[in-house]
Amino acid sequence: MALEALLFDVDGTLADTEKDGHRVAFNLAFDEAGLDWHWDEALYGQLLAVTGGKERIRYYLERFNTEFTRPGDFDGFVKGLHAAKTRFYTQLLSEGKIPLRPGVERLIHEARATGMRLAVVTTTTPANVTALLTHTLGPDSETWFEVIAAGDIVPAKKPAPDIYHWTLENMDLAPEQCLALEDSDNGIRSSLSAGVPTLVTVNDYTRDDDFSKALLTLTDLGEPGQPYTVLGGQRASVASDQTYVDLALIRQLVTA
Ligand code: XBP
Ligand code: MG
Repeated sequence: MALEALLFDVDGTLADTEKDGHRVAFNLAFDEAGLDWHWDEALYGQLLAVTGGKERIRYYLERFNTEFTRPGDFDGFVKGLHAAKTRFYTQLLSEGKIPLRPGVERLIHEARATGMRLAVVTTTTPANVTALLTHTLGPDSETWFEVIAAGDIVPAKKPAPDIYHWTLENMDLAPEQCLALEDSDNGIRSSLSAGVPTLVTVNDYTRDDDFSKALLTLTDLGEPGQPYTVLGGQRASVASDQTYVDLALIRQLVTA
């Protein structure tokens, strides 16, 4: 089946948002609420086992801070904290603190120029996607993506396949007509459970995850003059004599 669409994960894939973005914003929200919680880089790595910010706060209290006395309206408390976190996070993005990862902008422009269909498939809050896209790719860049599947649009977040199913259904595409770009174990479990072939670019938090079922695992998408390193994947050989990911390489990858 011919390749019709690229499905981009956001956090860790489009940009390295977790350590210096989401984590910092969570801590600012905790401070503002008068809580003495602090998520350092190592703890945050453990908390990434759970996707979704509200889910991550609950997981933290269940596993790492069991002493905390929960307020009566616990759901409202979590919701409020998370709304503050989103405010801080989008503020950080608007200050231009988080750039796109190598090759992302180049590949998106190439895809657009050739009529390749694009979507965003993420567990993060829609406002975060808007902020990242507008502050990196420009004010109208959200419209480049036919579908932005984000946040609570499906109740079961990654690693469940639901967000990919939702996207495929909305774009009227079969999984084999798409390539997913992911960065984490939770991400690839979600995309592969929906049957979507997947290319992985790792980051510091996900480098040691199991990506043995990926088509290709790279350090990053690479740029001319700034080559990627191939880390593995079932079709890794396709990438060995190239230095950056473009549509020609992706087409070889999905048809090899
Ligand atoms: C990554 C995530 C997100 C963010 C937090 O999602 O796990 O939960 O860390 O986002 P993806 P919110 O890689 O699918 O983009 O706080 O907005 O939930
Ligand atoms: Mg991710």
